Amino acid sequence: MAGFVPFDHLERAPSVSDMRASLRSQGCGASACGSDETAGDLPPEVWNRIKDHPCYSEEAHHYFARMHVAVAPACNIQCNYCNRKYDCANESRPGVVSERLTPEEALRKVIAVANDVPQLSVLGIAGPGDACHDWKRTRATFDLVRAAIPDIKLCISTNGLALPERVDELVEMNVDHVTITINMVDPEIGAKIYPWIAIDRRRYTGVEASRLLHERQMLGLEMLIARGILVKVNSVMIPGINDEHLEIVNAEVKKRGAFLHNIMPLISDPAHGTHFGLVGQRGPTPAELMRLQGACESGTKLMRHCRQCRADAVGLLGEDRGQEFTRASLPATVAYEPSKREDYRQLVASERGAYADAKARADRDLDASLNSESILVAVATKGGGRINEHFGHAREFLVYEACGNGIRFVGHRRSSDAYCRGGLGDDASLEGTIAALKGVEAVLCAKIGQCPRDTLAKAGIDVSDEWAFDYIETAIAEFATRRLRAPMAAKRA
Ligand code: CLF
Ligand code: SF4
Repeated sequence: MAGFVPFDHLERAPSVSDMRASLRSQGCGASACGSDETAGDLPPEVWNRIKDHPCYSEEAHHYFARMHVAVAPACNIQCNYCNRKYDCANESRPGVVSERLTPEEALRKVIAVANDVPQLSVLGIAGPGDACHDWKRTRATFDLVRAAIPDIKLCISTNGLALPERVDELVEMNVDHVTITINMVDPEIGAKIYPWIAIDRRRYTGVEASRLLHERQMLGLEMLIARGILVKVNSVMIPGINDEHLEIVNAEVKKRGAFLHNIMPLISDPAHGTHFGLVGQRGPTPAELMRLQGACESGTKLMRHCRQCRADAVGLLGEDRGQEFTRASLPATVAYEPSKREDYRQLVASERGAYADAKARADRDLDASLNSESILVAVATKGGGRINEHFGHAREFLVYEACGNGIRFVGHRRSSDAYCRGGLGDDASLEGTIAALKGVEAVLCAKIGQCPRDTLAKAGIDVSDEWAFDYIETAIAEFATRRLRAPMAAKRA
């Protein structure tokens, strides 16, 4: 999915009715990652803290956007998957370079985005560098932003080494969401991931470095939980190094009260100049990642909708509007206008009810007598929980697993490019999409031409636009019921 950009067709600022029309036409609903729990599943105080956070709530990521500001470039450790020239791979996609901002520039950017992207709910600092280590810049940025936009959620991602000494201030600043990257609880394994760490200007290497890092990560996690802060743990899955070990990490962070565990695939490329890239360390395949996630199912709740976004990402997860808000494009002064975000929140509050009803309907409609065989169905969506993206425009597909027991989001698949470019189909990108959809039985989208439909059919993937603009879950329930009852009956011409 290229991302949900509800108001991009408007040249003027959107009114509430524009927003309503836009949400309706593009769909407004649900999808998948972070905690998949909804209002009824969690204590109200927890639900209230995650319901607008696109990373902590699977449901929220259909409605709400995050933005990152790259203000804290200094780091106190070295990860073998990182080249800081290309951002912090603990949270962000490596291989891209973000514009470093001063806290004052960051403030102007956040206000400009808040005025233009009413879905904005969270400001995160997610590299390059470590937010807790480069604390002065982190703190200055958050202080400026919360004074200007008090209701924005503040979120940081850290390697955890300097976390224990920041906990009091995080609490005082009302930072409610912290991500710690924890790749190991065994320093012997850590030594293969971290060549060195630095504490108080002293450098440590080998197993000792990883032991110190591990101790501080666990201490920081426990301190945050004791102070009531929600903690997400990120782990980079590195085949042959920590892949099997991550089940233990999952259990250990669960024991200490982590809210979510986000297992991310290593992205490794010699062009990024990282140690792992240069020695040819591979990342996991989607199947390997799914297997590990399945093995961790009974532990800490998993986040499956992470997009490993850029350290200067702006927008809904899966879309990146960062290039619309470069430093050069920012006005010299900009005042915050709260009305658009407030109106949008009211709108979402009402849309959420409709979406919850649709999901309940999907559960009811799914025939429990179907056999336990499951199928993977991909959907093309721009957000809002609806099938509202043309196949040719989709760069990303959300993947759901459906069987008689229910429907669950299992991840996303990305293609390097959309099929349709300037109105013409591109066969090379279609090959990439087919490869990305390996194992997927069918794609549901808003529209598709005969040519790509035939090519996909030859590759064994059905595509249907029969459920255009329907909610994802209700469409999949209907499709899966047909398919799992009588496989051939579901085939459309
Ligand atoms: Fe940013 Fe991270 Fe906060 Fe989200 S991202 S600091 S928790 S606001 Fe989200 Fe992006 Fe994945 Fe991060 S999808 S990379 S998990
Ligand atoms: Fe790079 Fe982030 Fe690791 Fe620091 S913590 S070395 S910036 S990946």
